[in-house]
Amino acid sequence: MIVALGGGIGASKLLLGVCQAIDPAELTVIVNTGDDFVLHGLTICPDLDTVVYTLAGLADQERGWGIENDTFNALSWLARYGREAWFNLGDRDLATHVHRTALLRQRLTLTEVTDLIRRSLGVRARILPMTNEPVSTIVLTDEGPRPFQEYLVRDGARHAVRAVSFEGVKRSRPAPSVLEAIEAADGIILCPSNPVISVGPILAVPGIRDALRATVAPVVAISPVVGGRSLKGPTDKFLAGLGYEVSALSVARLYQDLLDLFIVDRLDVELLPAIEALPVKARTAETVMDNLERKISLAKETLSWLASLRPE
Ligand code: FO1
Repeated sequence: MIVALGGGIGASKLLLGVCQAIDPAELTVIVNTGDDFVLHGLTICPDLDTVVYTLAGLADQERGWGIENDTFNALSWLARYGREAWFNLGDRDLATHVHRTALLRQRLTLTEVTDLIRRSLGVRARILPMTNEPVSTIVLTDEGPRPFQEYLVRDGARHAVRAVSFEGVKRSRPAPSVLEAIEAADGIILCPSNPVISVGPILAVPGIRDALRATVAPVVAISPVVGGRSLKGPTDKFLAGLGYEVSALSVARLYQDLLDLFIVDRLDVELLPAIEALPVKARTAETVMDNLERKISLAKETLSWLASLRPE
């Protein structure tokens, strides 16, 4: 059993590779829900959907989110009614949010709803939200606090980041099966996702960080920062905004207490001595996953590191 933690595009790319390298039924993914929000009365869970659509082979590869070849007729009609149209909900994607919201109203938990959605779309890996309680990532910008999607999509991430908080996280509990999956895992992967706003909220759910520290399973993380830049998304803005240098070394520091191994890109080979001095064992790999072959090869390399680190 392999457990992966993450959210969004970076995680999905690696997970697609993992599902080619092992039987997907042996994979459990614990996904960030801090990006979730309600729009037009619908509960939208972007990271859960990105992971599910990607593993179902339905994701729009170019954008990284939403469904391939989706249309946006409902969105333009919503705009005619004067409703907010800054968040690009495709017609098929909208059906997911309608379905999820209806099931949540029938008092199913987000765990149950996510399981129904992934099964309907033919995803064999188990996909777990980090928690069933509402948690909202709030970005404190130089213009004031902004819910995450407003900061990122509506305002185009143009405001400087000063701090980040996860509203509701202290009262939240890990969703059912999350701690059990970590405890029973043979290996754990922290995906190359934003350490502050994708993996950060998961680690902030009371009990999850401690479970990762306590598990005998080896924990490997892959840096989402390559050569001092994030490949996709605003990881660099968040690291810099919180006062960290934008480098794989900063990511290693954020995960230091959890890790058995940290994988950085070959471009960052000169950072190895500083990471090992933390002390965190570190290795290099080709981490840029711009085609399926590279996703599979990084997944296989990560899995073989996990196997070599497994206690006897
Ligand atoms: N990201 C954007 O930058 N613009 C969008 O209009 C947008 C729409 C969208 C719709 C559904 C969905 O599941 C995700 C969507 N995303 C969009 C991506 C998402 O906001 C972020 O990439 C994640 O929250 C970050 O992990």
